[in-house]
Amino acid sequence: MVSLTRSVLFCLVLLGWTAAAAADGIVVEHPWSRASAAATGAIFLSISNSGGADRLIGASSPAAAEVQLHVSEADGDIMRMRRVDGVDIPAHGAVVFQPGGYHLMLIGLKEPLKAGTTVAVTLDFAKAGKIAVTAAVEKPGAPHGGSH
Ligand SMILES: [Cu+2]
Repeated sequence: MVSLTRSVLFCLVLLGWTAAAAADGIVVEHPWSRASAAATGAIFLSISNSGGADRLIGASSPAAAEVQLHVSEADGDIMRMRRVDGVDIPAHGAVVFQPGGYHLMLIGLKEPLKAGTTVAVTLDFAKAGKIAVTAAVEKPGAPHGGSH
């Protein structure tokens, strides 16, 4: 049990150093993307909020011409994605951006996303303002729930 507790603590410390960014009660964790040879890519992450209600209203990245907020939804048997104006982050709540759901869509990538590299992205919240994170690019086979 001691070693398990230790490794969990170690992971939390590691996450804290490498993958979490916070402002005004908003914490962004585990930003990641998938290697892609296309001119588009998707970023996934978790947003938790220990403060009042907020709203993600946009994002930008030096790696892409544009970053849009998208959601993937099932339309019968087909997964489709659509652009949304913003994503509400409830007070004392959390929203997970994951394959098959919300994601940040990188459009007009300047270079293909390669596994083992990182992508910088800045999230823009209505109240918390801008929060910069670095997404780790994982292998193309990483779990994916929708098509682009
Ligand atoms: Cu998309």
